[in-house]
Amino acid sequence: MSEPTEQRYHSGAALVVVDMQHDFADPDGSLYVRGGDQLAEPIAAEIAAARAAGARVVFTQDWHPEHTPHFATDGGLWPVHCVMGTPGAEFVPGLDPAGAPEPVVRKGSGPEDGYSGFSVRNLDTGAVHATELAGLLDGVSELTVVGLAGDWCVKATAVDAAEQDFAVRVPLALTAFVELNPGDTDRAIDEMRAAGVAVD
Ligand code: VGL
Ligand code: ZN
Repeated sequence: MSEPTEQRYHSGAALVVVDMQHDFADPDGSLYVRGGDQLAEPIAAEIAAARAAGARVVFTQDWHPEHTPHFATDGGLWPVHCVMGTPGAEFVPGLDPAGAPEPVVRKGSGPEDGYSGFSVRNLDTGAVHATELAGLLDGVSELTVVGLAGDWCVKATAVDAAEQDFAVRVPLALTAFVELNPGDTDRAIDEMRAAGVAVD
């Protein structure tokens, strides 16, 4: 059973909202994640609960150039998605932090994969660079990670956070999975649990 939302948040806790963007969360998006369109409302409620309890809220945004080895057109894995400055990269209605005081961490704007909100990996050199996310969570010990996609960016962000000694939870009702290969969802859940993430 999930613990009531109100008890999850306090000033030492944070909610990380991962990649709730048109290309992932809209049935018309170029990399639509099945079920992603059902998440905006419950995640908006979660954001409201976190804010009300004085917890920090941080958004991540997949933010790619037109050409990147992250895209199949340039040798990578994915259809073109979340190209910086295009409508597909915008946040879905109701989850747009514009005007809210919370920060947005953009990732993947170089020749890189940006799965984790904490770091990006250069696909040419293999070098890993930290984003500003860890710095934004100074003084926070508990993280709730929600959004898209459960088997990619949510998983990578949650596992990185657990490795950095945050107490991390991923509520399954607030994420959805790409399932590129059959079994990816279960494997992702297993990987998160093995890293010490509470997946419920
Ligand atoms: C993501 C695939 C490619 C994600 C980002 O947000 O989970 N997945 N880029
Ligand atoms: Zn991407």
